[in-house]
Amino acid sequence: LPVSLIGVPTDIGAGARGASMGPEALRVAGLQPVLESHGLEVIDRGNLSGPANPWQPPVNGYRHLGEVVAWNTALHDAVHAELARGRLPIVLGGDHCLGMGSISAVARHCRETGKQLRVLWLDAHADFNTAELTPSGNVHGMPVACLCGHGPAELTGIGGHTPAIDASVVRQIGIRSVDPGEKRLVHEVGLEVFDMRYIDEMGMRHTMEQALMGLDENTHLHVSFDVDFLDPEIAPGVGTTVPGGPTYREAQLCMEMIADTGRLASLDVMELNPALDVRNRTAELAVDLIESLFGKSTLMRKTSTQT
Ligand code: DIR
Ligand code: MN
Ligand code: MN
Ligand code: MN
Repeated sequence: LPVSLIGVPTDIGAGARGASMGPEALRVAGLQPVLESHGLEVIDRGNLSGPANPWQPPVNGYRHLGEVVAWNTALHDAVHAELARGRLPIVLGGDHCLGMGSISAVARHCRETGKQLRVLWLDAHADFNTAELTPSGNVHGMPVACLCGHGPAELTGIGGHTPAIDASVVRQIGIRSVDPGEKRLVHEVGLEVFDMRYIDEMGMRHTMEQALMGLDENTHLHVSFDVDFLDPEIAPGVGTTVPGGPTYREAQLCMEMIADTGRLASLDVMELNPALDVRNRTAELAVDLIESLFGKSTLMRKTSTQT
């Protein structure tokens, strides 16, 4: 599929400022030429615009709810338009509250085209908080819950259908930080979470085999990649580092096994924070991993290990 890059320069849902600079850092790290070197047709649509970050305390459990709605509505429309043109949108975040706009559009597109949806959520965090459960009020800790219908109507209804997705389409990978109330809700909803203990015990290969099980020709595979998924030793440029994440090799295998399915149809790259990075190395690492996600492999391979 031809690729469209959509920059979303905001940190409206985050607890640290700076993810608003993520789109430009990914461009500086060479995302477009790297994708083109693999024969992909790539258009950079530039950046969406939206409200500034007023840096206010939470109101009724949410920080910046109105601004979060505005950014996500704009992103929903942009992502849906790219999918309708038969293109593969790559959302350059921006903080992870933008997963709502992106995935609500993907889910809408799947309803319209009769596709089966699978969402891989690569993250240190479950992002399953609600206004009642959140310790911070930061909406980047809530997008999966909102997509599954747990949240305010302004957010759960962005794609025109509530809930946007059923929890059963989500597979979370790399999780190692879940707040106490959030943990209860994740359990109650039956969210399928491959946490770091699972990866430690079973290995990344088995984890990805499980997470990718059941895909077929009719599946739209969406990857929502929160850069804090990665171990902070290799990826310091994020707002909320959590130790003990996937290594470089584990992350590469994760991306390569997704590529092998041939089903990737949309991607989010979220939470990259250049203000906290070291000479753009986290952006460069993200681009390196995205290259694997789009099929870079060391050698020519025969049919590989999946589904
Ligand atoms: C924490 C941090 N669970 C919160 N969340 C995220 O504030 O809800 N950090 N997503 O990236
Ligand atoms: Mn996240
Ligand atoms: Mn559509
Ligand atoms: Mn995270």
